[in-house]
Amino acid sequence: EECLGHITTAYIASNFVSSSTEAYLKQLLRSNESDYMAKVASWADSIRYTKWGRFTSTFHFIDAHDNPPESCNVDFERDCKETGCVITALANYTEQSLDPALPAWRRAQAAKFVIHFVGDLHQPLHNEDVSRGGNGIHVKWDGRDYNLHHVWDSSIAEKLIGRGKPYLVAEKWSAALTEKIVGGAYADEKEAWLADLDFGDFEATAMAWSRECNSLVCQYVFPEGPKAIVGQELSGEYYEKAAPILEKQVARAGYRMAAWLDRIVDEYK
Ligand code: DCM
Ligand code: DCM
Ligand code: ZN
Repeated sequence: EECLGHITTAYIASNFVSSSTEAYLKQLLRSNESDYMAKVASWADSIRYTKWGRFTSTFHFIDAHDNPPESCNVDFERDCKETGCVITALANYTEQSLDPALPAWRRAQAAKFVIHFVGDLHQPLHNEDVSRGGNGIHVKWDGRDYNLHHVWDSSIAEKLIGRGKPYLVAEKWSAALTEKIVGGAYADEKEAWLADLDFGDFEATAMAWSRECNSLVCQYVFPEGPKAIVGQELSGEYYEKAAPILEKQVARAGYRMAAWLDRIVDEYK
């Protein structure tokens, strides 16, 4: 299921937002359920191919024109398209979510975009140009043909947590990751995850998260370069190295999403 990562980051965020953020967002998103964020997390993907939503299609990624595996880097001027990228999208929709002149439905839409784009910003191949973020790279997974982008969007997570109803599986995964953040493997590093969060400069914050994520492209996505991975079976050794990285990115995205939404709501009130 393509939306598993997004749903999971939103469930994690809902475990860390303040009670006033929760109350504000539940009202804005018109939901009193525990999945009030999870169920809007993939909305941005559902509108990007529609006529009215087409203007958002380049908002989901930034095409870093770097050279993995020798060098990984992101340059805003070089890499953000004229039509926008995930950096400008996160900044613009954060601004909109803070704009008291906008009607509630527009602030709700902006919040849905923020929730989605924080997630996209944490997927390594959404911070890489090579073959349209890996979409043009054919690989094998359990003997079948997939593209590399799909492997990082879906296959790795599905193998890690198992198949099932997306919301149930995501909720379970989010609970495990929340525990790791609170008192497990991530407890000591979670504070550092917020070190680059600067609510005075939205684009600088997004760029810092993008650079961190892009560096994973050289280390874990193309450890031997884009050509070497073509046709390779990735569900074995490659998966073993990639899965903990993907899991940490999902945890970071959820934890940062909560902190970002807290800042938005604090400032808006
Ligand atoms: N997707 C979709 N509808 C959803 C969730 C996901 O169509 N509710 C698809 C759109 C993209 C892919 O999943 O092709 C992943 O998109 P992204 O990585 O930008 O989130
Ligand atoms: N994508 C990306 N980088 C690109 C183009 C697309 O990261 N240069 C992402 C957006 C979707 C997925 O790949 O998650 C599939 O995109 P599309 O349906 O536009 O091929
Ligand atoms: Zn997206």
